[in-house]
Amino acid sequence: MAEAQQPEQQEYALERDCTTLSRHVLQHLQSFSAEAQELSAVMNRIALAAKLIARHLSRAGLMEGVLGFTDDINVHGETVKKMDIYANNVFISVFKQSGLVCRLASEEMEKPYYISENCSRSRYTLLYDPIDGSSNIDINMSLGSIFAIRQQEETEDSDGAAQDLLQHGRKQIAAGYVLYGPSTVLVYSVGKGVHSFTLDPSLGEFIITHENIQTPSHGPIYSVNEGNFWQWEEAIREYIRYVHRNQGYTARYSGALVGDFHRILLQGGVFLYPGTLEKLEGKLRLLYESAPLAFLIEQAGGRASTGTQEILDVVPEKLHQRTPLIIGSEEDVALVQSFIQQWAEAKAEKEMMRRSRVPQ
Ligand code: P6P
Repeated sequence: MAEAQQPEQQEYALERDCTTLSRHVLQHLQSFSAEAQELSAVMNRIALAAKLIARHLSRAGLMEGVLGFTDDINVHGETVKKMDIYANNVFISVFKQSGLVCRLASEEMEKPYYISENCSRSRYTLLYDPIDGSSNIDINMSLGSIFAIRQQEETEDSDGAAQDLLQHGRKQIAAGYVLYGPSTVLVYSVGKGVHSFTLDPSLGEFIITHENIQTPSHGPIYSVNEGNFWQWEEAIREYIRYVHRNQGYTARYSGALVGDFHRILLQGGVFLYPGTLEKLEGKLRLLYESAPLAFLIEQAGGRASTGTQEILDVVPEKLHQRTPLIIGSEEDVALVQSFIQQWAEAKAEKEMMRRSRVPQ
C-alpha cells in the first residue's frame, strides 16, 4: 500500500502539476499584457508541436513511412529524412489559424514560410530546426528540435527576403529546445533564466522539473567529433591533445547537438563543432541552432563563441549561414579560446618575421 501523502506533499505535487509551460512564461514575464499572453501562447503551441513529434518518434519503428530518407536534398545539400519533413510540417500546422506567428524560418525550407492568415496581427517570427540529429532517428538514439522567437519586424509588403532576420542573436526574445530522449524534455528561456519541463504523458502536459538552471563554471566533459581531427586548425588539435594529456576530462558525443548540449548545460564542460578544412565556417547553422543555444547558455552562466567572437554578437549575412561553435562552461570555453588566441599570435609573429627577412 503506497504511503499516504502528507497534505503539504499533496499541495506541492498539485502546485507543480499546475505549473505548466504557458503559466510559467507569464510568471517569468511578470506580466499579463497582450504581448506576454501572446508569447505564452506561442510557447504553448511549440509544446504541442513537441508532443506531436514525440508521439510520432515513439511509434517510428512500428509505422510505415516514418523512418528512412525521402528523395529530397535540402538547402544545405543534405539528404532529407522523412521525419525532417514531418516535423517541419508539424511546426507549420500548429501555428495555422492561431494569429500568433506570421513567418517561420526553418532548416528545411530555403525561404521563410508565411502563414498569411496570421500576418495582419502577429508579433513574432519562429526560427527552428525541426529535427536536430536526424541521423539518430533510425537507431533510436536521442534527438531534438531547436527554436528561437524574434520580433516580426517585416512589414506586409516586404519582398519576403527576411532581411530583418539577419540580426545578431541578442535580438532573440525567447529560445529553447526539445530533447526527445527516455523522456521528452522542453528547455526554454524568455531572458529570465533557463527552465526545464518534462512531458507527463498521462497528463499530456509539460511539467516544471528544473528552474533557473545554472551551468557549472567548469565540467569534465568535452564533446566533439574527433573523427575530424585532421580537418581542424592546429589550435583545436592542440586543445584536444591537452585534454588527452590531462586528468579529469571525459569525452561524450552523441551525434545530436541537442543531447550533447543538454548534458553540458546540466553537468558542465564544452561542446565544439569547429570549422574544418572542408567547411571553414563549420557545419552548424547560426540562426536556428547556435544562436538559440547561445541565448540559453548565457542565461545559465555559460558562454558560446565562434572561437573569436561571441555567438550572440554575430550578424549573419544569409538565413542559413553556418558558424563554428564552442559552447558550454565559462572556463572551458575560455580554455579553448586561449589555444586559438595563442596560435593566432604565433602565426602573426611568424608572418612578421617572414616579412622582416624579405629584402626591402
Ligand atoms: P557530425 C546533426 O546532423 C548535426 O546537425 C548536429 O545535431 C550534430 O551535433 C552534428 O550535426 C553532428 O555532425 O559531422 O559529427 O556527424
